[in-house]
Amino acid sequence: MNVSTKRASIGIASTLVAAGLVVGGVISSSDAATTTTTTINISQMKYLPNNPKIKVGTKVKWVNKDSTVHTVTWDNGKSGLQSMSLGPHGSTKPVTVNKVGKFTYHCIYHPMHGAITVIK
Ligand SMILES: [Cu+2]
Repeated sequence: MNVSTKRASIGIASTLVAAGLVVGGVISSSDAATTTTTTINISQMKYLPNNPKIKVGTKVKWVNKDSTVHTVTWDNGKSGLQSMSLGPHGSTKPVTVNKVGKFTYHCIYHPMHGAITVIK
């Protein structure tokens, strides 16, 4: 190995170390951003995913991909969330889930049932 090749190798190694530090920084800053939005699609009369596990404090949004009106109507008041109607190809506002537990809902127009499980 001549001198110029050796210098080049050292240069690459220090560049990789620097890149590693940058990646580490990006990971820790995305950990700090805890507010994420979970999307539940309504497609072909199904809530997808059904019963996702959602961390408390996360936002949830339902997106209606069907060409008919659907609702997210809570089976009881335990979720603390309001029931919502979604027009064809419409979506709800993101709502924050603040209570832990499994909460079930349905559509008032169709035999559709869904749930979310909110964890700590
Ligand atoms: Cu429906």
